[in-house]
Amino acid sequence: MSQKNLTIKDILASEELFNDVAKSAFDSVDTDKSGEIDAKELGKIMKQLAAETNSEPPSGEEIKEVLECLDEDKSGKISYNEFKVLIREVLQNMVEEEEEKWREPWKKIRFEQLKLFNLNKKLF
Ligand SMILES: [Ca+2]
Repeated sequence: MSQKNLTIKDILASEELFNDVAKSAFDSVDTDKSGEIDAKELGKIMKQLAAETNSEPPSGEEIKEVLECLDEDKSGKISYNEFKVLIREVLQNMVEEEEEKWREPWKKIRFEQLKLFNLNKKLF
């Protein structure tokens, strides 16, 4: 299936698309294909994400915190269903960021209009 023209909102709105995305993300993190994500695998992906976004690499403590926060049944590992909660959150954050980008030029336009309006008042 081609997902090129899909927006993140489309993915969030469709259970099928969301499962596709979540499953492929899970598989790429679960490198030993055990069906669960352990602290080592989680640490690896968190460090990778930090490097991609030019942020500080996570500390061992932070990785432990994320694991504990996602590990609802306290098995010490993240199951696919637990991982899906994280993916949904990440996608939702991405939608919010996308909307933020749209809001900014709009603010600018309104500001320009306001300036124009003031100028007109001065002219007439
Ligand atoms: Ca694993």
